[in-house]
Amino acid sequence: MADDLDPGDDLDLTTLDDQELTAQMHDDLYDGLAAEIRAATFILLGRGWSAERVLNEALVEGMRIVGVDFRDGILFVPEVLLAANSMKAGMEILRPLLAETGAEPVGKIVIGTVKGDIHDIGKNLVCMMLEGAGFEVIDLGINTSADEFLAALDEHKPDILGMSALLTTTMPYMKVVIDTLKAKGLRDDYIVLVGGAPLNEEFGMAVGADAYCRDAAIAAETAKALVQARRAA
Ligand code: B1M
Repeated sequence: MADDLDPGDDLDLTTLDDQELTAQMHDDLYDGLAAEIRAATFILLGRGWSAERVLNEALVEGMRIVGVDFRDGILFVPEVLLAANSMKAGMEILRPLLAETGAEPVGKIVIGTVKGDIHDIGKNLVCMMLEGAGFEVIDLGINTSADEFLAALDEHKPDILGMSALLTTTMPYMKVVIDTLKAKGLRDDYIVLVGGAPLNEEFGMAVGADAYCRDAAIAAETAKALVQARRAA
C-alpha cells in the first residue's frame, strides 16, 4: 500500500481527472505501455464510464492517432505492434462488457493471407487496427484457400472480405477468390479489400476488389468509409 502512495518516478493515474486520464491513455497507447492502459481502463470503468465510451474515447481515438503517424512514416512497425498490443490489453477488459451491453461493432470482416503465402505480420497489424476502429475481426490466418474464405463468409456473414498477399506469386490468388465469389453470385454481397506490399491500386481494380489498402491505417479508414456508404445506400 505504501508503494501505491509513493508516486516515485511514476505518474499516479488515479490523480488525473477524466480528460487528463484520457489524454494520458492516448500517450500511453502511443508509447505501447500495456500495463498503464490496463490500469487506466479499470480506473475509467470504476468512475462509471461505459465500456463503449472507454473504447471510443480512450482506445480507438488513441489508435487513430497511432494510425495517422504510422501512415505518415513517423511511427514504424515495432512501435505500432506495441501500441496495438497495449490496445489489446484494454480491449481484453472491455470485450466481455461490450458483449453484455450489446454495443454494435462498426462492422464485421473476415480476413486472411491467401493460399501459398505465410506472411502475416502486416495482416495482423491490419486486424489490430480494424479492431481498434471498432470492427469485429475474424482472422483466418495464413495460407487461406478460396474454399476456406467462402466457408467463413457463409458462417460469419461479414460486411467485408479482406485478403493479404506478400508474394508476387501469391497475389494472383486474390483473383481466384473473387472469381469464385462471382461464379457463385456472391460477389456483391461483400465489400472486398486487398492489401500487401507487392500490390497497388491498379492491381486491386484489375482483380475486381472494391479497394486496395496501402497500409493498416488506410485499411481501417477504408473499411469504415465503405461500410458506412453501403449502409447509407
Ligand atoms: Co518473405 N518475402 N519470404 N518472409 N518477407 C518478402 C515479402 C520479400 C519482398 C523479401 C525480398 O526478397 N526482398 C520476398 C517476396 C518477393 C516477391 O514476391 N516479389 C519474400 C520471399 C521471396 C519469401 C520466401 C519465398 C523466401 C524463401 O523461402 N525463399 C518465403 C515465402 C514463404 C511463403 O509465404 N510461402 C518467405 C518467408 C518469410 C518469413 C517466414 C521468413 C517471414 C514472414 C514471417 C511472418 O510474416 N510471420 C518473411 C518476412 C518477414 C519478409 C519481409 C522481410 C517483411 C514482410 C513484413 O512483415 N513486412 C519481406 C520484405 C519486405 O517486405 N520488406 C519479405 C512488414 C509488414 C508490416 O508490412 O506485410 O507489407 P506488410 O503489410 C502492410 C501493408 O502491405 C498492408 O498493411 C500492412 C501494415 O501497414 N497490408 C494490408 C498487408 N496486408 C494487408 C491486407 C489488407 C490491407 C492492407 O486487407 C484488407
